Amino acid sequence: MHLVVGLGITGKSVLHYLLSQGVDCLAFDTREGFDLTVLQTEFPSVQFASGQLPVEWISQVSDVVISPGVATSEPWLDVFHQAGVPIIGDIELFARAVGKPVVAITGSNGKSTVTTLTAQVLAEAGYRVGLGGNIGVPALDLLRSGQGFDVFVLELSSFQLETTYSLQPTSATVLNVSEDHMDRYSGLEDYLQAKMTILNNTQWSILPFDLVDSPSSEQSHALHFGLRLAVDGQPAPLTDTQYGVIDDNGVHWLGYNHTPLLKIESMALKGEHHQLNALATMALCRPFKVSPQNYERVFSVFTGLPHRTQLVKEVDGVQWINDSKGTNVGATQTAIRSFAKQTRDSGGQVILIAGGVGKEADFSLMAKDVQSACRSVILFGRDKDIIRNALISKVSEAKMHLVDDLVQAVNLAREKAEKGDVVLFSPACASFDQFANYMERGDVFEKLVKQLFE
Ligand code: UMA
Ligand code: ADP
Repeated sequence: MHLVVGLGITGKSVLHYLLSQGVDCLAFDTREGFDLTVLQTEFPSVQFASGQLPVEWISQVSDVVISPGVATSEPWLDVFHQAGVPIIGDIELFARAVGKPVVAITGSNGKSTVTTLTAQVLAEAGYRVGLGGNIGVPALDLLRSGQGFDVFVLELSSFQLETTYSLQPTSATVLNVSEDHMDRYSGLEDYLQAKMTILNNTQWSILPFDLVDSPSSEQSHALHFGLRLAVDGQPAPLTDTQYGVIDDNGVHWLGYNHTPLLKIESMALKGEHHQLNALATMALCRPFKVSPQNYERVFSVFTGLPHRTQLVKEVDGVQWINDSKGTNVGATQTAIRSFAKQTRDSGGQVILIAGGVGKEADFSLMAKDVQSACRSVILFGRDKDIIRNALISKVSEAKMHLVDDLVQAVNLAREKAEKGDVVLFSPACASFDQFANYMERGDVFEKLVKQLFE
């Protein structure tokens, strides 16, 4: 008997999958008073419980399948750890069943973007691509859909990787690592270790120049990517395993070795982190048949995913940007830096709106960027005081404004904004103190901005 824990979209996909395989299931959600009626109708053969795990279930359980939002360290799971009952996640079930090439992507920032780009490039090259994972489509639903995919491209979170053991990707990457989810990990090293397991059994491992790892098996190929490669302080040419910038008589390309693949000028998105995401995409596609034309067709029209540094409106020389998916310090730093230059050139500054649930992050890491690029910082949400206190050592007090909610934040931003400024909504926090998720939060921001100028 399998115990399915967590009854969000992952838990439901697990139930559908296991039942289709003829496996008996019990299902449990730790939320007290969670309404089970809809699920009971959808899965009449399954016994459900919420709040407390029924004691009489414990001896019946042969395997536990937990959702990524549930930590394996929760004390009520001890009884299963002690009895040696395997505790796995949905990606482990997927890995055991898939039988087709998988491209796997993790990292602190850029995951959804690189996952989407890789899927688009492979589709452009003629592959039938299943796209899913942490990006929002549970991986097991892809198997269940009955479509004949040639390759799966999966975004994987550190939470999902913690309970995955059998995945053997064709290519896999850890895009970058900066602090996130410190409420679930004991430190950055612990979080990095969870992410690096994505490379354990991959044929092609892909890492940025500054993240070093030894290949886990003799068969695995190690590729690296980055914008600046220096050996002994000197710019170095790229080798066959290095993806970076190739200068062809003043024309800059992205590619590897002496193989240019994509002219930077042809990319619709400008800025360094977009180029890094493109390089990672190319390295991930190395084991597949992809032509330079395939890259150009995708990158020349890709203008980014919703809620990631998207222009909402430009009024009176002020740009209003929705970066609601900026849910950690690293993402917000990237966003500030990419608008710092633009505002400098147009004689303006950045007005940052941030705040929400801080996940025990070290906000002082972004203080320097805030002080140098921002005219004002408007903080809202549950952890606004924590963020203010972390910034105060480097950011002048006069720049910082604390408000209750996003409505007040947007109104204040309008008062502060001057011609040439960018109002950047990049919260550096999770959203669940005031919103259902980052998408709802971004939608609210966009609606408020549009209302301001009606
Ligand atoms: N639950 C418990 N106990 C807990 C926590 C959660 O019982 O301690 C229950 C909740 O009550 C709820 C269910 O578990 O019923 C929700 O499960 P979940 O939190 O694992 O979320 P899912 O709806 O299954 O969505 C998950 C991912 N969520 C998390 O990792 C928190 C989604 O990523 C992912 O898109 C989806 O699986 C499909 O793979 C979201 C996310 O925020 C976008 N991810 C984090 C991030 O990107 O930073 C990691
Ligand atoms: P994730 O899925 O890892 O959260 P997304 O692709 O959704 O990443 O992008 C989230 C935010 O992270 C973007 O809005 C942008 O501010 C930032 N970002 C995107 N790519 C990178 C990168 N390569 N390095 C650093 N930050 C990035």
